[in-house]
Amino acid sequence: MTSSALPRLTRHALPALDAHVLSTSWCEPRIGIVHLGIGNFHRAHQALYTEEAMLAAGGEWGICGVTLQGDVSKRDALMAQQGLYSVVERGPAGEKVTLARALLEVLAMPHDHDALFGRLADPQVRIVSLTVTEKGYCRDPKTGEVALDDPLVAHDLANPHTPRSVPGILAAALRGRRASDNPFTVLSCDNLAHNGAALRRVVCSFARQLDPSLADWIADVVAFPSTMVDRIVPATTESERESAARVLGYCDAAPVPCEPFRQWVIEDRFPAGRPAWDAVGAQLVDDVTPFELAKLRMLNGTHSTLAYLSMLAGFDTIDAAIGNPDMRRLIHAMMSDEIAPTLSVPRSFDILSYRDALLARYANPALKHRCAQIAMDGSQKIPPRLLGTIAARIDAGQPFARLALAVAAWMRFLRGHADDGTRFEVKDPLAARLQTLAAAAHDEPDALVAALLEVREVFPAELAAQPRFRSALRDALQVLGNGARSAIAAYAA
Ligand code: CS2
Repeated sequence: MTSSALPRLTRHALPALDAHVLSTSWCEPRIGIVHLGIGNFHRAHQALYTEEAMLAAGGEWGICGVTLQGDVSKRDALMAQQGLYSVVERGPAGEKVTLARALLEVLAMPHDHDALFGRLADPQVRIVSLTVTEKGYCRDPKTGEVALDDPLVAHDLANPHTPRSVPGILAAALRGRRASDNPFTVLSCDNLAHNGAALRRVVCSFARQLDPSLADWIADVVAFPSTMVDRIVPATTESERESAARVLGYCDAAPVPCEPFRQWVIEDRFPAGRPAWDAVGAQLVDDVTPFELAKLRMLNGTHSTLAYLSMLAGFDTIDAAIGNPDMRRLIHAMMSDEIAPTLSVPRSFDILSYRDALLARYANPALKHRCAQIAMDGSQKIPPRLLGTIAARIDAGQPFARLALAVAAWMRFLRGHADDGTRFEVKDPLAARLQTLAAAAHDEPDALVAALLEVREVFPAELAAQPRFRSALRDALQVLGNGARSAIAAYAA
């Protein structure tokens, strides 16, 4: 039977599905969190931690999820299920399907503007959290302030009461909360270094354009704790819909796949309160920086490396890529010799075990995490994931050939085809410009490096001017010219 022939999953089905919930002693909470960017990651990570925290310690922390791209089909699919969906956890030991219940409402901007601002004005809402990806921050990479030339930002400055950008929405909502001096805490959960501070800067600089006193109030009163979030959560495919149908006997149009592993480290600054996330495995700390950098550089840095090399070499998924012995040696050496030495982590954090755990997670054969998904938005991902590490290696006078290979692979990836000629789409907010530059270089390493290093949104001037960086990129491109598979073998050694 196809899943669509089954009855639709809704909360009315819960009494029959006791075996698939975390605990049967669930009381529907009121909404206490608005989450911007209701993608798969949030639904397999924070939403589950929050449900568990309510089961462990109570609290009114139901979630209102918001899609910012006008994706009404996502809203409608989830609302037809009253926010209920299954999390399909897949590991080497098998598959586990759990129904997640903390999501109570889904809104789609800009359609649901009034409903969203109603929620954001509700004093019961004490946290606004975000997974909007790097580009959602509308950040000027040179200054760290809001990008005034971003079309969404320009729209919001001209129409501050109907904002569309993340800084515009947060500033408008905080303007409302200022009247009652009752701010919510803003919790960035994206893969950016110092994500809380980065978001605070963007929101304050946006507010300053409209009303300096609002910017001062936000800077003084609103907490923006930083966090490190971790769980590998691929895009949904038909296979999860089939799993949910088989296990539950209901049609779930919006299940989420994920790995068994999860981690969450959070700076404990929540003046308006928070769920008891610490009671269910999240680490609440004073300073998240060492964890954040370790994760960005070790995990996300090697994820992007695997993605670009694989797009050229023709490995479709991360487990297929890391199953190649040369690739595994390359990634192992990159983490051990080039990335780990740039990190200073607490004594209790064993970085080499962390490396080994990452390699094991990448090898998870059940997850089928597609390299093309990770390869998206390279212009936004390369700086926090790879360039900071390279700058640290240059400062320390240490080699960084494998890190340079990763950046060079991204440069070649911009040509839009694999080594065997298979074409793929380059999805990136700067795709048109980057692809024009890459095409004009005609596969000439010197020309490609010269053209792309001028893109200031990606490469800071100081790094771009480093002769060691330029020559490492040229060398790597030369070797990649003989095919990514032989480059992988050469750099693995
Ligand atoms: C990945 C991340 O898609 C990507 O770019 O590197 O989403 C990664 O899976 C998560 O950060 C893991 O926590």
